[in-house]
Amino acid sequence: MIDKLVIANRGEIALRILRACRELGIKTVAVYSKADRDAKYVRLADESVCIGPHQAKDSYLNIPAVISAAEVTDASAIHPGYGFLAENADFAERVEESGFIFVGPKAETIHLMGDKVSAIAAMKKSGVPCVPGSDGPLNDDPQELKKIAARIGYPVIVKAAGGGGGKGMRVVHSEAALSNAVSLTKSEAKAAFNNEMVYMEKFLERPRHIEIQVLADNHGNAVHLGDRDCSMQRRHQKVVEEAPAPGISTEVRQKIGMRCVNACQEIGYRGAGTFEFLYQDGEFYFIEMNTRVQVEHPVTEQITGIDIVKEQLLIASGEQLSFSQDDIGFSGHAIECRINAEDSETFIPSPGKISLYHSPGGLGVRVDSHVYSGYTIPPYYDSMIAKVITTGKNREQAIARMQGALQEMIVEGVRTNIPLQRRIMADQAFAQGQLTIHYLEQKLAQS
Ligand code: MV4
Repeated sequence: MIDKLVIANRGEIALRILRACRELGIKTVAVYSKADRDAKYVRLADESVCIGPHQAKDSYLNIPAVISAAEVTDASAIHPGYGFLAENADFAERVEESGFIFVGPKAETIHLMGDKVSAIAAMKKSGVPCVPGSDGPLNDDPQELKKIAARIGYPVIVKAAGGGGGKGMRVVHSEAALSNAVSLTKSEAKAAFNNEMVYMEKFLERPRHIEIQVLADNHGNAVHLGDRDCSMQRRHQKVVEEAPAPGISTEVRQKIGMRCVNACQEIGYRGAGTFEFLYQDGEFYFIEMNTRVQVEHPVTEQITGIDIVKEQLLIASGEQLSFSQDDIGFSGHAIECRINAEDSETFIPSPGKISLYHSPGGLGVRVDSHVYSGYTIPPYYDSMIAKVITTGKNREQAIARMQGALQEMIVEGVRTNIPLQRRIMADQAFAQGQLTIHYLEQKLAQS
């Protein structure tokens, strides 16, 4: 068993990892930048190490500093959380080379999934449904490109292999625009990711974003924990997530879930992971795999009763999964609202001192947050300050509880998106469910 863990992250996820460690009897080391020296999780950790100045590149992204913190504290493992170094294959490799356990998949798996062309090829080979596409990288031959696009059918989307999360993509509506679009995307990809490889897919015009959570151990066991709907987003930033995805039958969930489980076994996946799909007209299309714990993992925890972060730590310690697919039940419905310190209308970040903070509570209300009255939100990192998660016997009850929780929540001294979240929870179309990835931006454009 891991006896001491370095938490290579900050904010609510650092606190979330710390809580899982406490339950497992694992000692904790918080690493922090100078801007986070007063953070709650830094005080709660058994030990803490300052790893650099406020700039993330010199602290939370500083690989030698993070590894040194593990060395000086004699820790045995490093948990990267999400963001920062979580999907950096080079980091995972250097952690293991230095003799520490990386809480996550093998470096080669992170590398495989980081390259979207190789990720899609691996998924297709394992029987996971993918978007009709180029089945590999594009070359420069205009005739060849036209042939591929004609086979797929317009509109098509050109994506950077090194991209993901919305960076480096371009929609093409006609043959006339094709070769220019490919060249442009290539040069942008070269500049942004130092990798000019691009590929082509059918552009799905009104999909939902549905993802499947998996857990896999180092002994060939894998399970899925069902799906989440993350379609409520703005500029590739998720705003609301929920589990299960509305309108997906148990049979369909088990079918796509088992495809993901099989893929995990085929590629030798280890740890927690997420298969991201676009869902349109009753079909799932794989787009990317995330090899980390995700912000929205709590909604899955709430409906399965499985502590995903604890399972990550047990898997990293070399244990076998203590349950099989048949042991996993799905009960009720959970919704997560991300609370950001930003203006509810302009989305401009609003760092600064929280003069008053009251978190909501009551039956079926969970708040994952590291903030408190008097806490100063530093301006250097992302603006998420809390996640409010409500659970009910059904979706209506989860929404009703979220409405109550958002009424009850008080954050003063900084602007927050709580007013926007209240509007979403009162939205008639949201109450119906099954909205596309475009819904929120369209709603915002109307007001
Ligand atoms: C797509 C797509 C439509 N068709 N691929 C955006 C982020 C990256 N993860 C993939 N993305 C998309 N890929 C095909 N073939 C539409 C998007 C997309 C999107 C996907 C998920 C969540 C939000 C999104 C917002 C805009 C576009």
